[in-house]
Amino acid sequence: MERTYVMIKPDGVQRNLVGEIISRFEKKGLKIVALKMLQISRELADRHYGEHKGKPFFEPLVQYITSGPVVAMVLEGKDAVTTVRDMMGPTNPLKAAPGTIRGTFGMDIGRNVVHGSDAPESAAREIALFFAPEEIIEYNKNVDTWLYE
Ligand code: DAT
Ligand code: MG
Repeated sequence: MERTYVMIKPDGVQRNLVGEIISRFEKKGLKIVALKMLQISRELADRHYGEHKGKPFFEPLVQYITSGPVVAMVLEGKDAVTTVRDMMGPTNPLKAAPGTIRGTFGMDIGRNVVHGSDAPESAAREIALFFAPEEIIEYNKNVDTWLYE
């Protein structure tokens, strides 16, 4: 099974979308193996979004992601990285299909509600950035046999 890093951004928390978003992932069949709320520091934001350093939207992006608490989680499941990205929709909410999270709840690329790792390698990097190994719980659920053949 694959793991991915998912984060409900400050706008998602402020707009009371935490339960709704987690519920979508749960109902899909993704397993929550780590979950916490935190306030991202400037330093952590720099590291998380390191690939975007120097781009014109970098400063506003760091301002936004550090502007209030986020809900961070690790989700596990078959093709979890792609599954979450598909459920989120593309970066610009106005380009995202209506049924996706960004397509349903967002209006602006700079307020796009949710983050999900874009590849298994970035997932591993981001999980390690936000969670200590002991914060990630390995466990079985009886429902697994009803989710997977
Ligand atoms: P994603 O979050 O879909 O993985 P990304 O990694 O390319 O997108 O960018 C990270 C975040 O930066 C994105 O969620 C919103 C912001 N962003 C990206 N491109 C942008 C742009 N052209 N203008 C403003 N903000 C942008
Ligand atoms: Mg990205």
